[in-house]
Amino acid sequence: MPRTPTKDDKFSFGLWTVGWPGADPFGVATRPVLDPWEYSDKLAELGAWGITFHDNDVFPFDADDATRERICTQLKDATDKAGLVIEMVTTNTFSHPVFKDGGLTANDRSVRRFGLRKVLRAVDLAAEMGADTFVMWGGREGSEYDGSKDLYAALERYKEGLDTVAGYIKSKDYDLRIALEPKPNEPRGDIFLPTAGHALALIAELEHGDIVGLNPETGHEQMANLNYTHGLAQALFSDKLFHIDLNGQRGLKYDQDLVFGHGDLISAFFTVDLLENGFAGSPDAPRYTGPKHFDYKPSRTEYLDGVWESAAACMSMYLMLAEKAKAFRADSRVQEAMAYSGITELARPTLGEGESVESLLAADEPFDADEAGKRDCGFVALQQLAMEHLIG
Ligand code: GLT
Ligand code: MN
Ligand code: MN
Repeated sequence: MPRTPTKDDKFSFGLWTVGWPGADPFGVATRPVLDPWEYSDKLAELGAWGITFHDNDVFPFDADDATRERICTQLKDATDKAGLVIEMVTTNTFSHPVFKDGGLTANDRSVRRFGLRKVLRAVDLAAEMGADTFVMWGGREGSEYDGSKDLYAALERYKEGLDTVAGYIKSKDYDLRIALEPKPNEPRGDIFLPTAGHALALIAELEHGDIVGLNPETGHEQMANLNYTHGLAQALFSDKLFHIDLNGQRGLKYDQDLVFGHGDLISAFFTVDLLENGFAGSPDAPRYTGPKHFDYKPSRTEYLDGVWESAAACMSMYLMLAEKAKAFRADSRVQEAMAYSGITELARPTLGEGESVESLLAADEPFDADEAGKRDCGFVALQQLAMEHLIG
């Protein structure tokens, strides 16, 4: 039995996750929609540390200022009372028909101006709620038809939008950072910033990129047939891992948003190993210390009991994997196998300290390529030890 989560575990959930009533393109909702504070109260009871939400998870798209204020105050009071942190707030720029061609990259300039105002208002809300991360998932920023967009202009407008939001955060002195969430497709045929790498490349072009990083989601990288743990590593390498969305995905199909670990379990093990234990041979490398945020959907087959079961399952999967990843690293057989595989040797620079390229070229060091080619890397044995820890 995994232990019960505590606030120290820093688990958080989007209100849209447990709050998804099960409506999909083929069928109506299978569960009732509760009030936002009913979800947060229940999450606190299960051991969560924080919650996150979109503006319109909490108040309707067309809510007037008074309604907006009243509902947000009620939610903030409830989370304070439950001892929950509102760690991230984001904007919905994907549900309303006005955003069918995007919020920041719609061809229609009036839509972009409206979208940007909506995002900026949500930034104010995030600051008011005490969040320190503002996620931007551009699910509708993209196209179905390549001929429907000036792709260069779309990236220019994305950049303009992000710099406007980041500049606004700075001008207001908010303690907030933006985390871009990549996804390859769905709902658009192709979404801009399809992977962590694409998003990092755009961030490098920004004027205010210092407060813009990533919020990679397990399933989104896997939908692109990519390795989530590698994506996290690349974000850490650039010091840009600002937030994470953990969930499960089985192969190349629609975005499944399964419980964390209910997709590719081996990949989930190494994700947790990286998050909990850091890089094997690089103790001084950046580490992720932010919330362990779950962005999953309780399957449509479940009613309310199943919703809470699945939320608890996300946390307990993480805790079980964390325990196993710790034991894996502490196992002396694993340490020997890692040494045999030369894992820590990779952290040693290839050139000597102060060594020039000329000296490398001129180096007369004995090396037998054929012999080196016969080296047994031992990676399979190491992987099998990981599997022993995982399922043994
Ligand atoms: C939407 C999406 C998620 C994003 C959310 C943030 S909304 O549910 O599928 O991956 O994280 O906007
Ligand atoms: Mn998803
Ligand atoms: Mn997500």
